[in-house]
Amino acid sequence: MRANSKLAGALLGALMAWMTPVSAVPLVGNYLNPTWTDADKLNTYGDWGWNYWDDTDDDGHWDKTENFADAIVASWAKPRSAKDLSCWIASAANMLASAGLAGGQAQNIYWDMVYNMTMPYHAGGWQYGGWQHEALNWYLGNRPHEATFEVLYYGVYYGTNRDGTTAQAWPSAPFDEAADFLASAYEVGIVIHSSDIYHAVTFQGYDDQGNLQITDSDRDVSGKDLNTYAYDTSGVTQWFLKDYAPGGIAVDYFATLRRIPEPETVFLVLAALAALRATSLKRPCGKGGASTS
Ligand SMILES: [Ca+2]
Ligand SMILES: [Ca+2]
Ligand SMILES: [Ca+2]
Repeated sequence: MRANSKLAGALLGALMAWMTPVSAVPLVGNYLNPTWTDADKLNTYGDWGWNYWDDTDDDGHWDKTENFADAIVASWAKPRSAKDLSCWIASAANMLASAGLAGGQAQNIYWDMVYNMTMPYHAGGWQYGGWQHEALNWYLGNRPHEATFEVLYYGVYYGTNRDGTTAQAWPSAPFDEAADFLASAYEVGIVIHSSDIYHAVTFQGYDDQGNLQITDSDRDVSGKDLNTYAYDTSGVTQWFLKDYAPGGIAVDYFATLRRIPEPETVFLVLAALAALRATSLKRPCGKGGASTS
């Protein structure tokens, strides 16, 4: 079922690319990612925002050989605390798992990246912020996986390109574009940003009543969960979550992960395109079966 749903999405994506629609609403009215996942930060005691560790080398940074937990452990020699800023890692882990990597286990991917991911501009661990595309590119470049994937991201930030990549221009209808990507079997990670929140979450679904669904490494109703919020297209970025936090919050970045279709899928897409073309060619002959032949 999962494979079929993703295949259908890939077909839709190819059709969309061919049709180059200009739509004011998403092409699919209601959608939920059939493989949604929800990696969460360490919150053993419900403390989402902060973690504690035994900084045995006293460098102020959590190293993977150092014990860490959601509360100070009495036996630690040099206990320290820091904000857990690993939301971008969790969102990237969701995207990779939903795309079928690492057996679809988002939490495992999250811990793999927390323990092992370092980059010239990222010292590793959970205490530094980043962008979903950076974690996606690290994982794809450092972990074996089948198939070929494409990572793109859309935003207006200075600094999103610290890994040397370039952001796509922010779309004129960002929600519609992201929704169309999602319904086309892309995985979509977003960043929400207000005066006091700067957070990476994963876009998983939407309906035609102005609601969308995300998975959020800081929130759980009970275990792994989808969180539903109302959105509109107001604000500078034209994508706004009205009830995520008091006063609402803007979406001002999204990253996409796409599996490049395999040859047999391309064949199916071509067959679907041929069928659509055949249908389209009939239309100039007029409605109601009128024929010039
Ligand atoms: Ca914590
Ligand atoms: Ca340390
Ligand atoms: Ca969650």
